[in-house]
Amino acid sequence: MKTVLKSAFAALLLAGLAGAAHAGDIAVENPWSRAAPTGAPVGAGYVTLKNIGAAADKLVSATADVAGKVEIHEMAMDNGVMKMRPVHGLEIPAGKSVELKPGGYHIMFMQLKKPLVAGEKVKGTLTFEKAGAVPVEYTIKAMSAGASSMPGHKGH
Ligand SMILES: [Cu+2]
Repeated sequence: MKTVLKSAFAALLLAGLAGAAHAGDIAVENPWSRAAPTGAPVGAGYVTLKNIGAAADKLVSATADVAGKVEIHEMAMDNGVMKMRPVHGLEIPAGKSVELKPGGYHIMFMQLKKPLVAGEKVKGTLTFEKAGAVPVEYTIKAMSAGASSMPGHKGH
């Protein structure tokens, strides 16, 4: 009897912890960044945003402790050249995931205040129209991480 009560309590505790991993209906999964040397002006953050709710939400802004300015960018082909441009709001459809990854959408860390060192973390927030500000911690990976999947991505 005692054991049953204990495991019921543990289940409740686990449910509570799982709930803390996301704010509102947006789950922030696998945030990562890539190492950038001293003097690099910019870096990029990647993350999978999963909308577990019944209504669409929108990523509208972001912050990062290493950057003076943060923008949401997308990579797109323009006359055969891969270019990136700021997007004003990235829609996360209900029940869907949107993956920010090299060669696609990314969080652009601008005016870098310090180098991005592999193994360290970038702390910041992602702000959604409905879910509000969600804390995020990007794990910085070695500079070569994901490089092969983003030919022509210049300036990062
Ligand atoms: Cu960019």
